[in-house]
Amino acid sequence: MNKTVEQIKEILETETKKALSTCTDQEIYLALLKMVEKESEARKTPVKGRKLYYISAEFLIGKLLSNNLINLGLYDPVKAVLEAAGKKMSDIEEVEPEPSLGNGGLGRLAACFLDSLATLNLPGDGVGLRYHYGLFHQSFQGGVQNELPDPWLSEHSWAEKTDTVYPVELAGRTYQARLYKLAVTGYEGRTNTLNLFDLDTIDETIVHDGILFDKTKIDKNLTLFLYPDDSDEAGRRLRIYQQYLMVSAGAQLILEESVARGCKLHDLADYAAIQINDTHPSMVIPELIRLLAKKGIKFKEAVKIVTDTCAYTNHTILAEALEKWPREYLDDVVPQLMPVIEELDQLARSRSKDEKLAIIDKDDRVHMAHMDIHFTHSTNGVAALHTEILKESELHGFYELYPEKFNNKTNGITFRRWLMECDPLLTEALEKWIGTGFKKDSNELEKLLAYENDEKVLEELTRIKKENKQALADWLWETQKVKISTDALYDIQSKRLHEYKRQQLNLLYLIHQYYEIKAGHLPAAPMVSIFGAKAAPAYIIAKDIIHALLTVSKVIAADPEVSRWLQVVFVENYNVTAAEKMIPACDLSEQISLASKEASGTGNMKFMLNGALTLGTMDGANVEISEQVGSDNIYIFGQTSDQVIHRYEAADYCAKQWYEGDPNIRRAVDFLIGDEMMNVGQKENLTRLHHELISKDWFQTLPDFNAYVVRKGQALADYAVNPVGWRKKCLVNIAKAGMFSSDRTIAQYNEEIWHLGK
Ligand code: 26V
Repeated sequence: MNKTVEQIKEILETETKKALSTCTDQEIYLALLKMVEKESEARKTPVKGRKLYYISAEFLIGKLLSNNLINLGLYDPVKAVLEAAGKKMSDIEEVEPEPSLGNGGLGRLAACFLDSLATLNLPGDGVGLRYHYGLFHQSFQGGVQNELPDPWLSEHSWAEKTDTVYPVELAGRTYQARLYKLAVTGYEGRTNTLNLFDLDTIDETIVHDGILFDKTKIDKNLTLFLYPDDSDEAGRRLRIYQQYLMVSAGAQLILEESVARGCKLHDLADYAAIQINDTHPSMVIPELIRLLAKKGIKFKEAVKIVTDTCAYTNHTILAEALEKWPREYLDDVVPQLMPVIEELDQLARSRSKDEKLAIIDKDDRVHMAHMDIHFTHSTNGVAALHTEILKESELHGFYELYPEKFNNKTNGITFRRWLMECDPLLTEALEKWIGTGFKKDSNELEKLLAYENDEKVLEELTRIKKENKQALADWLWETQKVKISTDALYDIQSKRLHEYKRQQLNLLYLIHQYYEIKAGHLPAAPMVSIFGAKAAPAYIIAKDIIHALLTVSKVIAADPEVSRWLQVVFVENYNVTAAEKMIPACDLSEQISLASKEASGTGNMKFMLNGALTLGTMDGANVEISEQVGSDNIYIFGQTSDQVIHRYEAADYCAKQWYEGDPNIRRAVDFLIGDEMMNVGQKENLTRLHHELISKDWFQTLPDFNAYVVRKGQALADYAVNPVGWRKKCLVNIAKAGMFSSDRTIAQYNEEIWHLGK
């Protein structure tokens, strides 16, 4: 039964022991937190049959208060109670620190999956680490990224300390992994648990000069940061420490819970399904085998049990992101696992003579993904194109050996956070037009298509977008003292800064536009170009791209002739909270990775759902978005993945030829080292980026440049010349976003891989 306004008022006033109107925002926040905890506790139900453990080094959960209130059906009455007491929900939300326990898409996907599991009433818990500091806090100083720790833990936080500890042996010493439990509420569904492990001995005082710390003091630093910098050896070794703490404590928890539910270990797969989220948790395979063997199960049977229990998701084809640990590291940190890994390597070699499929290679590196594919029953990619590339090229040898293991699960996003919470205006309008069914059955969004030619509906969509732009503009003014026009097309590229995502292509476009405007070739409409992106602290070229964007932004802002038509804004510290403000305000969503490189993307889905049109390459889930909306409702450009793959195979790409052969490209690239930029920016960074683009350009920015400029110009023209037509396209995008609900994704995982009990 949902609580009434009066009941909520009473609960909060009993908790705070005061009239609400006299409480501070902090007091109200804490009282709400307690109320949510109690309410979610009541929705925990015993598990029958198979239960999922989604094990992941990242859970980018974002702020939880509003999300939990929505899921528990308490948001509207709480808002009413607060308003009656003269308080604003948005002020209370501000009190909560964001847990940024992930880098980007992979971690946010894990958070969306937890939401959908609980919403679909499926028993599925998360297993991860309780980092004291999530991803660093980014600020810009002197045009460069500065990194600071981003604390989220306070005395009262969502993750509750338990008395449960598990011993974990690391480099011959035993550590005690303490379990913290965070309630995961489902929308009108059950409550599951996110299990996070930590050590009691972590010492936050060892952090100095930004995010530096002594990487060797394991007892003090193990869970201090979301896996830290792996640019040096100590950082890489620390990652292994973290990963093993997570999987060993996780495996002990899984076995303990399963046994408590009647499991006899031989039948573990009937009680537990373990989803390995990328290779970070892969050591769970040998660890479980080791633990089962200790309990008397023979190696061969243990391998079978673990294979039947575990499944693996691949999230990237980028070779540099696939973990291959030097054997020496594992020998030092987890010597107890090496005999198991060696036996697994032998077993793998007995199944295939192909050296490329071995677990331990000739250079003594341990290929975590290979172990996953051999010793789990399912390997999935995260979008149709990505899975095809895995099968046909990257993992082709494995696909020939185990065709039955390969499957696709196109990613999804939770509509509770990425529509209901972040875009209440659109949600309310949708309720009015098509009812509330879309919240649990995302395909019902298609009902919106009936309004494609309804002027009133289209006008209201325009009005909502305008209000959301105003809200973003206000927020940018409050937080960064940046003023942006709301009478412009909002073009947004927000995601991690990585060369393959090609923020540098957008950068070259901005320079091109600068020249065009200066030459009197005015665009069809003014545009605000917005970026949000963090670069890994040791990723030099990524930081150079940030610097170049910040510098271009300054050059343009200082030129009134250009800035009337074009503004460039870089949002500081892009995180889930910022995304929730940016996405609803967007007109044009930039999804411009080099085809074949973006496994899926999930930002693309969030923008679409909030009525933005995609400007993108045929990469990742863009391909499926394009199929859903049809070519008239998306702006596709650039090389196809086949062309890209062939170009890599032929190794015949020469950036310099493109640069020398095209005056527009040359003009844009050379601007980086011209006077306008040098006067404002740093010579070292700009020169390095310029050199990178003409001498390497590994992600083939230049061949896609002209097509990108043309397509973006087309989008701007459509927006300006045919606003009704534009809004219709937006409507189709919203209506066709149903397949990108993580509820659909999770239902497929369950039907095809997990087969969970209820
Ligand atoms: C990590 C790294 C780290 C070392 C430097 C290069 C590099 C390149 C890529 C990555 C990504 C690792 C895995 C990952 O986060 N994949 C993302 O997963 C999302 C959820 O499935 C998906 O939507 C994104 O397309 C994919 O990049």
